[in-house]
Amino acid sequence: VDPRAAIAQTLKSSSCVLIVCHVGPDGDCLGAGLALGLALRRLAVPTTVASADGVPPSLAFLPGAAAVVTAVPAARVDVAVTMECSTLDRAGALAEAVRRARTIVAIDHHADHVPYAHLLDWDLHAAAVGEQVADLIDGLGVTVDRDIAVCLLTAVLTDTGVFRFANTTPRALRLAATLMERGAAVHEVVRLVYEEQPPSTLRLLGRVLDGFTLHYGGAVATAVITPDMLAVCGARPEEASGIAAMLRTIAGVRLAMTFEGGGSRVRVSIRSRDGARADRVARTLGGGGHPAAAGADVTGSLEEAMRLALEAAAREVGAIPHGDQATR
Ligand SMILES: [Mn+2]
Repeated sequence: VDPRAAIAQTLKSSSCVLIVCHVGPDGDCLGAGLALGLALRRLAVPTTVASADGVPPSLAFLPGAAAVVTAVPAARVDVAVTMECSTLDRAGALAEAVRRARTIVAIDHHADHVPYAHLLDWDLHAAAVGEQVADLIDGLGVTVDRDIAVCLLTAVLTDTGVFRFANTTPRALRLAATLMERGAAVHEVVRLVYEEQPPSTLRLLGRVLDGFTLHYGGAVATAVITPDMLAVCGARPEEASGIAAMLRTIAGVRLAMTFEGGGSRVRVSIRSRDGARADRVARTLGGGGHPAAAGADVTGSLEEAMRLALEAAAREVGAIPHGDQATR
């Protein structure tokens, strides 16, 4: 049975749907979640879109974003749909509401998905879950209007880095073309997501990039983001989210990492290319993600987090022998 058809049937006949984004929501989970919400409302299915961490300012333009809730009443929902939550923990404070649902649907494209849902649409070849939701909306028989198109295009553009990452496929480009025919525009979404930044974001970028370090013959780049830097620039922690991707643009760098925090908890963002695996490094640190983009929250000091991450990074770029390569 095609899971997407079964999911469409379940959603159509549902009395109440709760769509849940992952913690630290991005353009894919919010765009895909809001698109599905708009489509279900067109079918008169009562639907709530929820995100434990709310909506970041750069995604507040998404149609329906103003109605996103951060918590839901204790009442049992009929169907809960998680948007790229590889484990239920990724739903954050909303995990309990999902657990209470009569039917749990999971839509994910992460390799590290641990099945927990009654119905699972797991597509490792999708550049964004927005691609899966586009198919699902098609299966629901809803015609994509401009609002839905803007949401889905945002999902595809943000997860492919505006068609720059290795996950950019003909399928992603074809979907984007279709969405443009429905009234969404690539340049408008790019401007709204990436080119309306507060000055503090660029001040922070400048300060952090000024102090990056290269390791292992230039194959690994790291930078530290301290609470002091954020304070001096007047920046919020989430404004540091693009810096690891920026480090990856240095010639020769295959793995880039930023370490954010002071105190006893360090947020590690990892970006990679040319065969180095960000998700493997992240898993060593207790986190997860995609081959090219991953992250972890490490309990411990900054020094300890950096030591562990650099050790794992060395294996990825071949600076020391790979644990399981000796047997191959
Ligand atoms: Mn995604």
